[in-house]
Amino acid sequence: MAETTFTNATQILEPFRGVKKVTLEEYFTSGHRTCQGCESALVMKLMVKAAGPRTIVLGSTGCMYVANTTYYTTPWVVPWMHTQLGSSGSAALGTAAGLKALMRKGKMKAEPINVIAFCGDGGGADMGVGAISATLTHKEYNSLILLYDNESYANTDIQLSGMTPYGAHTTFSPPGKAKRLIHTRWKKNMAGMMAAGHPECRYVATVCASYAVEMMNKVRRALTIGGPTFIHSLDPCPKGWDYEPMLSHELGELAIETGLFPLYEVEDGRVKYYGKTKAIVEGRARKPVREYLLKQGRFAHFVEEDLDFFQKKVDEMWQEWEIPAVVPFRRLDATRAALEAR
Ligand SMILES: Cc1ncc(C[n+]2csc(CCOP(=O)(O)OP(=O)(O)O)c2C)c(N)n1
Ligand code: SF4
Ligand SMILES: [Mg+2]
Repeated sequence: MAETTFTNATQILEPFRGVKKVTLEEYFTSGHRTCQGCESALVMKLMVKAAGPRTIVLGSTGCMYVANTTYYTTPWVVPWMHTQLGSSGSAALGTAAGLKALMRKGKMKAEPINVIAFCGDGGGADMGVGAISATLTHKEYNSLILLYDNESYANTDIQLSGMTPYGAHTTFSPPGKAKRLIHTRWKKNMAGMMAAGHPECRYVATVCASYAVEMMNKVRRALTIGGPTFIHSLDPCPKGWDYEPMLSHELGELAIETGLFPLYEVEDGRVKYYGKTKAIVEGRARKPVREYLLKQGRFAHFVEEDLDFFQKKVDEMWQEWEIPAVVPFRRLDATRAALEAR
């Protein structure tokens, strides 16, 4: 068999140039039981639509496993497998390695097959972060890990995760008379962490399904560039965030327009901002974060002081971070002066 069959050949998935160019075929259809307005279900649908039929999807425990495969029904049209809550990284790496070995031994046709593993914020950013990190070091295997972030352990009734925003009301952080805010930790910076710490990972991106074509094109880019890649998707969740289901799309937009969730990609070490985030970088005013927060019941207990604190943290991210909204470090004045003097 020719040597080319064992390389990291990927499918070349050109970007969709506008919504009219998006393919009609669906690989995540009816048969799921997610809540009305569930943005994560839309993410699954767009993710696999972007990837196409020669794709294997692996999913860790969570809403997108449980609600998508209940009582012998499933919306997945492509091959799909469940994996343990913290194992999206291991499942991606093992499947990619298995496919490569089978092709090398001539036991299956040699062709590029997309391997996508998804995980929730609980499974991916808390429990499974070690396995994801390990996978992102293996440049010889093609896989995409997509973290769908609904900002809680939603499937088990909205417990707080390391990705839950500051002050949010969850079943583990109910506001009370004695203490208004139970959860006072700032959200993890997953995409920045994955991009900064994994030199063999050539592509990391953030997405939001409110910007569907852009989101699909980032999935296509990740699968085309190959090696291990990572995408972080922010997914409004009507149940956990406590809002009317019809607001999912608007809340996704507000997360971007307030500057709270920046849209960017890091390809071969270069940061590129996208859409309204790019406009903010170029000088467009950010909307106040209160417009986003006060549409959600999970922040209904916030007083002015909490809103101000939130705004201050977002301002800091844009004004003081070494790479705004991506890399949080600040150089000491002396270091900056020394570098500039060289
Ligand atoms: C090791 C392990 N601990 C706990 C559970 C119970 N459990 C199932 S789904 C889930 C929540 C997962 O949260 P996340 O990954 O954010 O996905 P979401 O439910 O929000 O979609 C938990 C705690 C489990 N399945 N396995
Ligand atoms: S709880 Fe949230 S993430 Fe889970 S199915 Fe409902 S809307 Fe979707
Ligand atoms: Mg979650």
